[in-house]
Amino acid sequence: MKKFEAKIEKLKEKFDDALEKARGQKKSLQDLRHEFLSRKRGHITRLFEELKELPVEERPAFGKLLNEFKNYVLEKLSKDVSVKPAPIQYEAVPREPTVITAEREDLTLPGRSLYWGAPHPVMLFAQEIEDIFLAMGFSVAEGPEIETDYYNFEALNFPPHHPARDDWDTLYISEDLLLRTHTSPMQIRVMEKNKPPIRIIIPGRVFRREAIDPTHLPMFYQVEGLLVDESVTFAHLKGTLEHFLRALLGEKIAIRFRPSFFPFTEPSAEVDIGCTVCRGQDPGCSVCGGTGWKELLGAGMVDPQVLKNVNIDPEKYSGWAFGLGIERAAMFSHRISDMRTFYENDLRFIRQFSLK
Ligand code: FA5
Repeated sequence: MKKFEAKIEKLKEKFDDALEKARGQKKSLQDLRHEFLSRKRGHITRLFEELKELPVEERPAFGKLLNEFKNYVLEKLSKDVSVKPAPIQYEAVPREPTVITAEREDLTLPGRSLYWGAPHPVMLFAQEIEDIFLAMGFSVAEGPEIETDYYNFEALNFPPHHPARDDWDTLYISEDLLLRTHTSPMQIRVMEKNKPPIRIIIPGRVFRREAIDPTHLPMFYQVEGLLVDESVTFAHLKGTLEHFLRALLGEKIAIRFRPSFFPFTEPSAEVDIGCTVCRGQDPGCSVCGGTGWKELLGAGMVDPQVLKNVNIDPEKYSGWAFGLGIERAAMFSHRISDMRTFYENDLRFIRQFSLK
C-alpha cells in the first residue's frame, strides 16, 4: 500500500515540476497532458491498471487517492492548457455620421404608390355595350378574326367581283383567307348553328384597307347585333337601337336613321348621331366636318336570301341586324375629337378612364 501511495506522491511532484516549467507554453502543456492522461500510456492510466492487481480490500482507498490525483492534474491542466490566444485588438474606425443619415429611411415621407394596370378604355366601353344588351335578354358571342371569303362576303350576298366588296377591302392571307372586315360573318356562323329565336351580340376586332383619319382606323372594334324570330319588323330594330343608344350616350342624344345600302340587309339604314364633340357648332370639326351629324352604325332587316343561305325559312322568320363601331361610339361618349388617341399608348390619356 505504501508503495502505491509513494508512487502517486512521486508522480505528483513530477507533475508539479513539469507544470512549473511548461506554464504559458501551449505545446508543453499539451505534452504534459499527454504524459499523464493519455489513454494508452499516461502515468495515471497505468496506475489505474496497477490498481486492478492490488488486493480487493485495498482497492477502494487507493482508488480514491488515485482519483483525487487525476482530478488534481485535470484541474491544473484545465487552467493552464487552455491558454487562450491573445484577444484580437479591433481598431475603432470612426464612421462618417452623414453616411448613416443618408441611408436611414425617412418614415415621414409619403409612400410610393404602385400603378395597377386597368382594362383599355375601348374594352371598358365594349363592356358597357354588352351590359345594355344583356339586360335586354341578348347573349354575347365571339368569332374568328381570320375569316374565309365565304363568311366575310359570299354568304352575305357579296358575289365575287361585286363592286360593294371595294368598300370592305382588307388584307388577304391566301386567296380564300382574309382578315375579316366586319363582324357580320358571325351572323352566318350563328344562324348556321342556332335556329330562331336568336338574340345575340358579337363584339370583336375587324380590319380594313383604310385611309387613316380622326374617325377611321385600319383596325378597330365593331359590335354586331342580330335578332331573328317570327314577325320581327323594322320598328323593333328602330326601338331597340334607340333604347340602346340613349342608354349608352344619354337620353338627350340626337339620333337619325338614314336610308342606305348593305348587300345583306333589305331595307338598310345608317344611324347617325348628333356630334357631341362640337355640338354642330364648329364648321371645321374633325369628327363631323361641321355637319353636326356622324355615322355610328349600319343596320337593316336581314335579307331573305341570307336567311335562305343558312336554311332559315324567310316566309316564317324575319330578323334585323346592325354593326356599330365601338371606338366611334366611345369618341362620342367621352367627347374625344380623334380616335387615334385610343391607340397612341399615352398613359396620361389612357389612365383617365381606368378609375371609372
Ligand atoms: C358594316 O361594317 C356592316 N357590317 C354593318 C352592318 C351590320 C350593316 C349588320 C347591316 C347589318 P360599315 O362599314 O358602315 O358597316 O361599318 C359600321 C360602323 O363601323 C360604322 O358606322 C362606323 O361606326 C364603324 N367604322 C367603319 N369603318 C371604320 C373605321 N375605318 N374606323 C373606325 N370605325 C369604323
